[in-house]
Amino acid sequence: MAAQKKLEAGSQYEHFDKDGDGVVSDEEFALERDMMRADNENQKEDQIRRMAWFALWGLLIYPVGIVVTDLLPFSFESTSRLLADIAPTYFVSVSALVGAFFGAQAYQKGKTHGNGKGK
Ligand SMILES: [Ca+2]
Repeated sequence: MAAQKKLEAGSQYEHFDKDGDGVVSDEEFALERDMMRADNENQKEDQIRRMAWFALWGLLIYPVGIVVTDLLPFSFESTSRLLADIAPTYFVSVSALVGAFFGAQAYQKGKTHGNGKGK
């Protein structure tokens, strides 16, 4: 049998040894991997949530943008008209995006809560 592997001094993986017995067991390694995955999943969800909020704020602010560009003295006459022309496409695509977000949320909720095992 080969000699037991050691971590180098000051290794970035030292915290893998949760119980501090000097051995990084397969269990501890798996735990660390699961924690990393959960963390990544969490960051991904935060990112998607932020994107959905950004899209919602865009929906709210867009009409205001049309009015503001119409009122600004130095804006071109066509600016507000161009924004208004884009509006239908913009609203439909952003609505689809936000709808997909809430649909996915509802689906995931149903998956984790529906089987009686979730919290
Ligand atoms: Ca250990």
